Amino acid sequence: MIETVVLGFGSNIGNRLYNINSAIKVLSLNRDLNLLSLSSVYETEPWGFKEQRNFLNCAAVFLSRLSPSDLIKLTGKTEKLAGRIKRDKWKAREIDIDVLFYGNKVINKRSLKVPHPFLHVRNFVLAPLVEIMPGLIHPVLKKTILELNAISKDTGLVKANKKANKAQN
Ligand code: PH2
Ligand code: MG
Ligand code: MG
Repeated sequence: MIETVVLGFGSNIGNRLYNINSAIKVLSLNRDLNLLSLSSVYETEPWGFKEQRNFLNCAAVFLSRLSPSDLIKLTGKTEKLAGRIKRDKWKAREIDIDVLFYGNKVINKRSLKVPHPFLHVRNFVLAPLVEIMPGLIHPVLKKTILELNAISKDTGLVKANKKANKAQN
């Protein structure tokens, strides 16, 4: 089964850009994933638990031959390879890889919920998505990414990280 999958990346401990780039590299070298599109890197205010360092966030689109459960196993393994240590929910992390969309499938398992249940209320997810797939229609909310971004009530600041993007281009 071939699907386009959209992954979100975040880091706010250590060398944040290195952590994100390592994770993307590991995934793009996997034979069952092909990187199609990568957003800029954004410096973002922490969402949820505020008393922590700013995050770097970005999003990527891959062509995937992995089942949803194999994809979630691979992203978990990749987080470990890129240095993630287990901590509380919504606290600081070396690297977080979230499955945002899996084609236009709707999955509601405990181990995997897609579309990601919070993506439409988080500017740090919406901003990179606006850049690479503004017209994608959310299969549950039936609105495009652009529309979701326009109605988002999140006040979290999100700005393109110049240094990170210069290094990448
Ligand atoms: N991830 C979280 C919680 N809060 N805030 C920002 N800005 N970026 C994140 O990636 C992030 C967060 C839980 O996964
Ligand atoms: Mg997350
Ligand atoms: Mg996660």
